[in-house]
Amino acid sequence: MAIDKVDHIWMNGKLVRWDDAKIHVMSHVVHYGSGVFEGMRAYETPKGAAAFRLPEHVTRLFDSAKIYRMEIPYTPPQISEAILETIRVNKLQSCYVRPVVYRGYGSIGVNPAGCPIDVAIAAFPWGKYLGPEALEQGVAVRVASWTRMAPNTFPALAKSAANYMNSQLIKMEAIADGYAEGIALDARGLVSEGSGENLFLVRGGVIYTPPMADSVLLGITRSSVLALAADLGIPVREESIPREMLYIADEVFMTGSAAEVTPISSVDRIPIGKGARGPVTRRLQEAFFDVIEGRRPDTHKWLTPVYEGVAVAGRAGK
Ligand code: PPE
Repeated sequence: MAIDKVDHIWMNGKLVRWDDAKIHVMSHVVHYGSGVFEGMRAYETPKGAAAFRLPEHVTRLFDSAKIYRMEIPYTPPQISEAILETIRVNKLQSCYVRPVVYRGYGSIGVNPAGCPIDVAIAAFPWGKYLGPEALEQGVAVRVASWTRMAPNTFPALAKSAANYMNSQLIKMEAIADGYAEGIALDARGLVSEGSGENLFLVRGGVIYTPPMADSVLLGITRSSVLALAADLGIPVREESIPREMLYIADEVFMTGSAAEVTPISSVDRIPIGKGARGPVTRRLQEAFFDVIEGRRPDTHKWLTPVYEGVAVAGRAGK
């Protein structure tokens, strides 16, 4: 997807022009994939733009960095404020935010000692991840021929750049074969997740999603959907899912900051349920969008106002 560029990117504490936000080709991250990142959204609400689950995304960024022994030279509150500042300086309302922490330019060789830990934050408009129709119509997916990272290889709980080489194999294969997305199995052959989404299925009124140990990223949208399901009184089971459960499920859907809550209409060309968005997916989607767009009270305290107390008018419609 083309990037809808904006004015400024936050880099190591300074706001630099979008076109000048560059790194050296000898930076460690370019050669060895040594970066961790976040992806989150802000939404336009009747009370102004609000960042969705900002503290949780910042916490996961620090957790990812900790797993890779990267010391972020800022505190979590400083990163949170930098995220809000990046949205504000670009006068954005509804947008996607991409904070990245990476090993920069300083030395060569696998050992990263001698390379700085650099931090950058970009905020920009990003529409519907799997296409404009996806949220209502659902998307066709395949089970990937590629397996998700095995335990104790690449840590799945870290949102690291390197993990997305695996995601790219899954995604490119799916697109090449005419699907919107691929669902990867874990090293044991159990359902794991999409290239950039967590996976849920519904059968007999019960929601199922793979647990933490099945090579998934602990998605923040995933946790939001689990909370909303509890609010709605829909039973949820976090348990391992065999591949064939996908085909006989009443409903399957995916979640992610970019993908939001996206129904799946077919898996390997086998229609799921009626081959369209199911009622449970629809209820969860409605609950999700009602909260993030400020139509129902933010009982979980998921929204952080972006412009509160700041005398800058947001750019309309973005
Ligand atoms: N699993 C993977 C592998 C993943 O990349 C994401 C997010 C999720 C689950 C869902 O996590 P969360 O966003 O916290 O609900 N994928 C991000 C990047 C997508 C991209 O193409 O880039 C995202 O949705 O921002």
